[in-house]
Amino acid sequence: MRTRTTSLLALAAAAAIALSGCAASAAPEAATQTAADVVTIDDSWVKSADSGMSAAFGELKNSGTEDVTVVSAETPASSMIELHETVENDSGEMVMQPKDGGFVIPAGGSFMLEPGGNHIMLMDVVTPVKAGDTVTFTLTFSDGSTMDFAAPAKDYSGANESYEPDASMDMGDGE
Ligand SMILES: [Cu+2]
Repeated sequence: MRTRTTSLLALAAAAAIALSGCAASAAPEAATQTAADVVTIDDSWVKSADSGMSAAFGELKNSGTEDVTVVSAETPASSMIELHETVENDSGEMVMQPKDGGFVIPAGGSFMLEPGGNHIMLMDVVTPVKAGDTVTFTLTFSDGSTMDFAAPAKDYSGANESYEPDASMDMGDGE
């Protein structure tokens, strides 16, 4: 039994190697570019905050030939981060909520992060962010690649939309 199991595993491994080798040689050049290779951010900045919530902004640009998706973000400044959009709720108020599916940056286009719109939400600032500080962020894309960027902190009185995390749940869960 042991011998048979081993040889089956060896066969499976050989098949896997053959498949991956084949895929690598057949893949077009462009497919070897990760999202991180083609995405940049312009005019990044983060709103200063001593604690609680804050947000980061900028213009994400995609120089590639395929849409790319930001699925998550991290920063040492906040213990938790969400990707937010700002929408009008049933009462006509502008509220923010997690953006379903992440931030999609169109091929050859850009995706704006700005007060009153989409933003990277720092849910719980753990280290005070003062004007003039530089805060680092790491974005993770749907292909698993990551991109770091630095954002200078500025004092800003806007971007105080209320947070309605339940709003997205009203849209129903297909799963
Ligand atoms: Cu937000």
